[in-house]
Amino acid sequence: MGLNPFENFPSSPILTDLPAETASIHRDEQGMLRSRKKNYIFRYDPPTRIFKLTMLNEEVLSGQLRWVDTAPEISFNLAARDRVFGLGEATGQPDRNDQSFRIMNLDTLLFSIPGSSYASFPFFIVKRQNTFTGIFFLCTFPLRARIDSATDETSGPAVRFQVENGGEEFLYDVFAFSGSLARILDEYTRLTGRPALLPAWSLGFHQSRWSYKTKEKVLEIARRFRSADLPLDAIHLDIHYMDSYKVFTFHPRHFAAPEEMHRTLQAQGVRTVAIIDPGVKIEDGYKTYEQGKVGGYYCLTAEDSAYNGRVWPGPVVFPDFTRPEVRHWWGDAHQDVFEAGVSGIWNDMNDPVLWMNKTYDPLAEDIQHAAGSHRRFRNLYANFQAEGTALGYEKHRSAERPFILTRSAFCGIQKHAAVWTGDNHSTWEHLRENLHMVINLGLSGVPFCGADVGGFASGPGARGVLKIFKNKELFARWIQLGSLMPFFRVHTALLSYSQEPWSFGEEVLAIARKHMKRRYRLLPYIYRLARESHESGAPMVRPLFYEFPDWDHSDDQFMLGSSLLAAPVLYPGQTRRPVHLPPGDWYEYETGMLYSGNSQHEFDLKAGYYPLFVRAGTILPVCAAERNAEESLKAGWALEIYPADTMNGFFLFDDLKTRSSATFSQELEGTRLHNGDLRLRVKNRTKDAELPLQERTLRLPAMYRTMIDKGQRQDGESLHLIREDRNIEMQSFKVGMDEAEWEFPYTSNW
Ligand code: MIG
Repeated sequence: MGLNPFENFPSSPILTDLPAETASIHRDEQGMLRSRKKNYIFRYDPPTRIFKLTMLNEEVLSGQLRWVDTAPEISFNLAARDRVFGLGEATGQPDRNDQSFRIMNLDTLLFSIPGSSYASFPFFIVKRQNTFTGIFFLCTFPLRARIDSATDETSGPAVRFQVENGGEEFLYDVFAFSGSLARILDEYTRLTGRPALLPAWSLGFHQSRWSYKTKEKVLEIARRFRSADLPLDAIHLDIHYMDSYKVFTFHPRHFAAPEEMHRTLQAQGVRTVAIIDPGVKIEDGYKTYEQGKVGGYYCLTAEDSAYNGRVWPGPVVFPDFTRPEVRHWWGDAHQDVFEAGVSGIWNDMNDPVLWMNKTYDPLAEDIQHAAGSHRRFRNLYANFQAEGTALGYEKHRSAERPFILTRSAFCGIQKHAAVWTGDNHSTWEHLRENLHMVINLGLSGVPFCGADVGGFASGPGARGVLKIFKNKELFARWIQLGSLMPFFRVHTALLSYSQEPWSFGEEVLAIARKHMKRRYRLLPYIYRLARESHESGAPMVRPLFYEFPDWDHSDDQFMLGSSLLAAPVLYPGQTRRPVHLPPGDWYEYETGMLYSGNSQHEFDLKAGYYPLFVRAGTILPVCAAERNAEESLKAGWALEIYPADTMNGFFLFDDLKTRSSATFSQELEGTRLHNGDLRLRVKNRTKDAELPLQERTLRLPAMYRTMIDKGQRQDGESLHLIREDRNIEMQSFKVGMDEAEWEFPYTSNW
């Protein structure tokens, strides 16, 4: 069996920017293979098949490559109390210890296949006390993964991957990263691709169901959002919008004249995201099918005829996205949906599902790719498809930032697509999974992700699409959690009750409105985070130990960026919950009350409330909640100042939607003097964008009643933020966009 660990995987969908020193390999005096990559040294001893990954000066993990019953197995040693994170959206508890997974893209049939997920991420992070190591095992074959906690300091292999190579020669590479989590993700996404730059609208609220079956229904949903005073950016079009489930078509009656529907929606500030599955219906005269047939673009059998499967349209063929010309063709084929007015593309069934309503082993199917076996390329199918879709945007929407949503994925998907976690259930367990999956996807280089808010199905198995019982409390709590997740979409199954924010009565509607609007008010902060993810691979939603490596209370609390800490409600009937605040001071968001960190506090959980904190020292940009994200971000901005001895914040603006948008940014810095006075100044800025804003307001706690600006004293305006659903009093000051320095004297007798 051939083995060359240093042969780099020859494909675009995974690796982008290989570090310059990659893979120089030599044999040393003892006959050991050695390679020194950018930030680690790899030593491999062929006779013993033991290798060591040594970070510059500091040994991190050692491992072994051996054959178990002819299947290659690679393992990494852990120490006692090490915790393993990452591995994408694999289910289970927040950490991966003591679990088994199969790393192969698979339709989990409503989460009914233990250890399986829709997406494959052989990248994990070992947390050893307050230090971190990231390991990327680059091998696209399906893997069996087993993580055993080490029982003592010296116990043996603990993260184990068994390669299901089916006798084929297999290639792999191992990349190791160390340092802070920020640094690990920075380097990992430099290698596998930076997360796509998102259009602002994709960060707003998305409403979906399987399916809104007519355009009248879609328009009615949009109208209802507006009349109920709910912000909304996009409605998702599930499979019924198509003509007989043929991709790139619209149903001739139910969705006749889709351009008109889109014009009406546009006037209401609403976009659509259309589902596109990979299976192409076999039907003579159907344009897409005929084009692919003429081009010979489909996956083949061993006998070189097109492989046939059966999914929603009935008998189908599958484009072979491993071929560049097929990706270009597929991208081009989006012209019709783009011209109809669709904004976002939603890729489902791209694991791919080859047969519906039939038990089968995808690896045993007679399906081949031009680039190699299905076994080797299955895990990459969705990435290649997403690349094709991205080419479609480049061609037909060249100025625009794409929004592509995918169910299946492999490492590197973040370059092109956001990931949603597939068919979950309306249960409290899956509400908690939502949080854990998003955290682990973020730690796997996929910052923009989310789960079906409210839950998709009623349980595992085919009958899960039947969802009869409404759970108001669950929906209300899930909207609260979802409103702080990177991708925020409500979606539900075919035969379920309606799951729009008003479907659960007035009380739940009011709660949904409160949290959806809060999401929009926080968009300047969230938008900036998305931009930072694009630049550095940093997750948007983070475990607490991302910011506070010594702090371990991360299973039921999380951070959105480095300034907001949320303690969501994850159990039914909960009336109180503890919050473990990390070091520093923390302001509760709704009351403005100050809590000291490094301690535990108890909070009452009224309906519609969960504890949310702003880290002291934050200058938080917020806006007004308008109908959609762009309108909100172009309305008035305020900077809320949460005092500490030092404060900083970042103000960022661009055109919100084009690829080449110029940006306007300012970094603000502040200090609190001994007497309590605050001093705030603009530290540096770049200014190449046109700003739609003439002025902004600064908001400060009520004891800062005056501001000194260029030697002039100005009185603030007292502001009670009840309209923002907050019982908090602040002082507000209008300032232009250029002022560079402000002082706020402390008033003790306010
Ligand atoms: O066989 O398009 O995960 O979100 O609503 C089911 C119908 C196909 C699975 C997706 C789900 C979507 C559904 N799809």
